[in-house]
Amino acid sequence: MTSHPGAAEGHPAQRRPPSPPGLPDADRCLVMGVLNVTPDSFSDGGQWFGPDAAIAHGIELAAQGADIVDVGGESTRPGAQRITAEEELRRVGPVIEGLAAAGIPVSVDTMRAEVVELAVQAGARLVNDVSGGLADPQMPRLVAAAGVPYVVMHWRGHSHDMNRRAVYADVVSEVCQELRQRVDAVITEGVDPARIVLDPGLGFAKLPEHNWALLTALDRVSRLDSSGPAFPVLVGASRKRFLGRLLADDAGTVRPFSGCDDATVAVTALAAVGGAWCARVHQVTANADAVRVAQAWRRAGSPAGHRETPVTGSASGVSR
Ligand code: PMM
Repeated sequence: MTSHPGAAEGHPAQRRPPSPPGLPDADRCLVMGVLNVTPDSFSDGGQWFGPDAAIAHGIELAAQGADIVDVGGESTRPGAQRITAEEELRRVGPVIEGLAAAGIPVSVDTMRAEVVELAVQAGARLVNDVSGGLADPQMPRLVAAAGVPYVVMHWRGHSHDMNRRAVYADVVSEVCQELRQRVDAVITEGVDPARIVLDPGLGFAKLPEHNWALLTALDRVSRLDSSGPAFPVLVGASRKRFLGRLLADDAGTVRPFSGCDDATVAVTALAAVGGAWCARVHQVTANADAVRVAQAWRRAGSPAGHRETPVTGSASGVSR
């Protein structure tokens, strides 16, 4: 695999790869607010279905601290059936346009090249492809031509039967190996390595134990299990079922999505400390706080921490 200009060297706990060109950058993990314009998404389906409600919610997410708003028109919840490209475009097009016009950095969550083509024209700055280019063979070439950053997520197949693919002997090694194949493939199709973001694909053909193993190995995912350069890593744990399972009650009843936001915040903080570049979340406010806690934590723990700008907040300039 080739090295790339944005790559971070050094220990992952100290250096985080910079954002790909054209995206917000910060000395902390970024926050991506989820905006599912679907009637049936994983945890927020139907809530923002319709352009006006969706645009208003996207603006609200940005005001709450989202660095990027991720607009998706197709549900990827386990068992979901696919919709047509026309329907997907009808859902996301006006929303991307409205948010981009408001100056908000927007990503498009899609597996289809034809959706990307119009989404980029409408102002999307990042392509979030949960299939890592596997669902639509035209995707990598189109992303390369558009020159936009590209999230390559680990994926083993469409949602209707992904659970039966959750079989691993060593999940971290296999995810890194399969991601490396995708990275090499998309680079061959012309995608600039400096524009690639990796994602371990939590919940996509993964059992809870697989998700936890990957979350504790973000540095390995970032470097694709090699001593090579690090790629930025996006983590999407928000409201996923493995959190509901963790928080099941004594009778074993899985906690519903709506009760998993605090656990999501905890994962965001830990993932940010572990070097994640961005956390994809439904509830932005508390996660935006969590990434700032993680930023302070990393600064304090880094060898140069004492030289970095302290985090201050009090009017007197004296912080506790
Ligand atoms: N998860 C979902 C949708 N899109 N994109 C990326 N990059 N990573 C993810 O983990 C991810 C994603 C499914 O969750 P949702 O239905 O709550 O949006």
